[in-house]
Amino acid sequence: MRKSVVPAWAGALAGLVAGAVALGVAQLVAAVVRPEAFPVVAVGDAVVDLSPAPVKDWAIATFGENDKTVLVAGVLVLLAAAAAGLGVLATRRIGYGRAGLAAFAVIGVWAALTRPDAGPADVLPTVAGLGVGIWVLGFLVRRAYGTAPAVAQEPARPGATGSGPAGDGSDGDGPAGDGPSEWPTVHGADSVFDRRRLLVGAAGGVVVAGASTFLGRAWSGSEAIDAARGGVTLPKAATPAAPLPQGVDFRLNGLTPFVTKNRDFYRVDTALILPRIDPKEWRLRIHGMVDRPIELTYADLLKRPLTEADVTLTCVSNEVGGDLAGNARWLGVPLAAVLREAGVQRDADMLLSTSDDGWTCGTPVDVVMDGRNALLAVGMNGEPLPLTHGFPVRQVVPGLYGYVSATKWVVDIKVTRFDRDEAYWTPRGWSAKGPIKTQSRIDLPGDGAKVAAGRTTIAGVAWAQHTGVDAVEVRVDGGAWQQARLAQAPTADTWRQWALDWQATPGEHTIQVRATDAAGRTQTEEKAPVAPDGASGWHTISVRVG
Ligand SMILES: Nc1nc2c(c(=O)[nH]1)N[C@H]1C(S)=C(S)[C@@H](COP(=O)(O)O)O[C@H]1N2
Ligand SMILES: [Mo]
Repeated sequence: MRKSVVPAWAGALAGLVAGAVALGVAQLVAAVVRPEAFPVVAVGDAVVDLSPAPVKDWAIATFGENDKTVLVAGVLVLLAAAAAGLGVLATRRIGYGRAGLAAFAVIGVWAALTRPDAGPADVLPTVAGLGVGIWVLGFLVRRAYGTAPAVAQEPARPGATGSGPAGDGSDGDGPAGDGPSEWPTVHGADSVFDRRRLLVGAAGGVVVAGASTFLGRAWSGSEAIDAARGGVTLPKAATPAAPLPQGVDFRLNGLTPFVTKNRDFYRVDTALILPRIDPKEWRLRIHGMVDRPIELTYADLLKRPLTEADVTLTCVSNEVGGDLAGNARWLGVPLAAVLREAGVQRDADMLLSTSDDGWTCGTPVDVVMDGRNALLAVGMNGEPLPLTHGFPVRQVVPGLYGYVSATKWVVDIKVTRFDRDEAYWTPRGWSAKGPIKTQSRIDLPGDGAKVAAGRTTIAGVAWAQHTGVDAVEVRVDGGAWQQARLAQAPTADTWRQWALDWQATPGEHTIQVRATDAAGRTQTEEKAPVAPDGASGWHTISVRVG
C-alpha cells in the first residue's frame, strides 16, 4: 500500500469524529425508538448478561455501584481506539473504513436485537448511526485531501501544509476539494494534505456529535422520568376539596370548561429542555431567614397531611381576552405549615424559590402565611404533576400571577427580603409583586364571529382569585349593563363561568364584559399592557349578526 500524504493523526481524527457523530445520531434515534436500543447500552447490557458469574462478581466487588459506568466507559474506549484505527485505514482506502464501521454496526445490531423486549425497530439507532458515520468518514477524508494547484507556483514549504489557496479560500465543502468518490488513487501525486479543511470539517462533526448526543440524552431521560412518574401513587388528601357543585359548568359548546384538562392547560416557562427530576432524588431545601433550615424529600412530602384545592392559575402575560389561564384541582402540602416548622424570622418578607433549572420567583411571605391554600403541589387533576407542569413538585398560590408564585420543578426556597433579593423577571421589567387583576373574558360568540339573528347566548369566564367573583355584566353597543347569570364556584380561588341570553338583531355589534369581585370592586376600564404587572381593561368583541 502506498503511503498516504495524509498523516496518521489526521486519519485517526477523521475516524474519531465519524465515530462520535455515528454514536450521537444513534443516541438521538434511540431516544425516539427506545433508549435501551442505543448500541453502546445494548452492547454493555449484552456483556453484563453474557459475562460469567465470577466476572460479574469481580466487577461488582471492584467497581461497586459504578460497575455500569465502568463498563460503558470501557466500551467507549474500545470503540474510540477502533474508530481511530479505522480512520487511518480509511485515508489509504475508504472501503477499509466503511467495512470496519459496518463490522461494529453488526455487533450493535446483534446486541440490540437480542435484548429482552427487543423489537425490529431497535436496529434503527445502529443503522442510522452507521449510515451517517460512513458518510462523515468519507466527507472528512475527502476534505483532508486538498488538490495541489495545477501549476505549482512555488514548492510547498515544509510546515506550511494546508495554508495553500485551497485551504485559505474555501471553508465550505466547495468543488475544488471534492474529489471523485475514490481517493487517494485519483488524486495520486497531485494530492496534498489540507489540514485546515479537515479541521474545519472535524469541528463541524464535533458540534453535530455533541448536539445529537445532548438532545438524545435529554429525550431518553424524559422517558425514564415518565416511567418514574408512572410509578408514583399519590396518597389521599387529609383535607379533600368538596366535590364540585353540579352548577359549576354550563356545558355550553365553545365555553371554557370549569376544569382544564392537564393536556389543555397552558404552559409558560423558560425551559428549552424540560427539567427531568427523579422523585427519589428530589430535595427541597428551605433556608435563609429561618430558625431551623429544612430539607425535604418527595417521600417526606407524601407522608405529610395533603390538602386538595381548586385553584385557577393565571399568567401575567395574559392579554385582556387571552387564554393564559387554567383551572385545576391541585394536591399538595400546605406551604405555610412547612414554613412554620422552619420558623420564618420576623423581618423576612419574601420567599425566593428556585427551580431545578435555575429560574427564580419571589413570593410575599404574608400572602403564603395568611391561611389561603398555598401549596407545594404534587398532584394535578388526580395525577402526579405532568413533566411540563413541574413534576415532581411545584408551588401553587391562589391570587398571585404564576411568575411570582408558581415555581415548577421547585428545589430551593430561600426566606429573604424583597430589598435584598430579586427574582428572574424583576430585572427584566416586571413588577416584583404580582397580585392577579380581576378579569373577565367572552368565549361565546368568538370575536369576529357571524351569528344568526334571534336568541343566542353570550358566555365566558371571569376571575378574581382569592376574593371571588360576585357579578358579571355585559353590554351591547355601549348600552345598559345587563347582569349575566353566574355558574357556581366552589371557592374564591377559581374562575367562574357566566352567561347571558341575547336577542341578536341583524348588523354589526360590539359586546363588552366586566366583572365585580366579592369586595365590590368593579374591574377597571382603564387599559394597561401586560408589563409590568398584568393587563387591564374590558374585553370587547365585535360580531356580525345576519
Ligand atoms: N421553573 C419555572 N417555573 C415557572 C415558570 C418558569 O419559567 N420556570 N414560569 C412561571 C409562569 S410565568 C407561569 S404563568 C406559570 C405557568 O404554569 P403552567 O406552565 O403550569 O401553566 O409557571 C410559573 N412557574
Ligand atoms: Mo406567567
